[in-house]
Amino acid sequence: MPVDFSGTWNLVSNDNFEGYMVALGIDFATRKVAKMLKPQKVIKQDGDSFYIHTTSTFRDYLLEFKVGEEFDEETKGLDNRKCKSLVTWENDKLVCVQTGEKKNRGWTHWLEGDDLHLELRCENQVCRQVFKRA
Ligand code: VLP
Repeated sequence: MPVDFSGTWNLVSNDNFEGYMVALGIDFATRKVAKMLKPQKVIKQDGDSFYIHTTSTFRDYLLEFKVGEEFDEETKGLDNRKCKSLVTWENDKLVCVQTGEKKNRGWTHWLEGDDLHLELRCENQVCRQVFKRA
């Protein structure tokens, strides 16, 4: 059975989100609000087609893509940059490389037990998030 990330997921831990936001150049006031959030992810997966909606009381972010097909990403409401993004499978991990102004930018999703993990990378910063099913 291929891995299926579909579901509604609530953030339960968020390690070094501050460092990740600083690396993205998010201003102090926005970081103060953002680090209090407990975002929810709604993921719809149909084979290699993904819909990932990250929502919060402050802002939300929708990403839709097909694994293996590069796309133009504009991180509206986040750091508002443009990048070329490509998501691939590395075994059962979903790995995104976001090529643009920021070096070493990307993220990885995987399932571990009942939990959804997300590693967010930018420059020399790594943020580790864990989500549980809602
Ligand atoms: C910006 C950085 C907080 C902080 C300010 C706004 C959206 C993988 C991928 C799919 C992400 C999430 C990126 C979060 C970066 C916040 C608003 C928080 C709620 O997820 O699931 O896009 O890239």
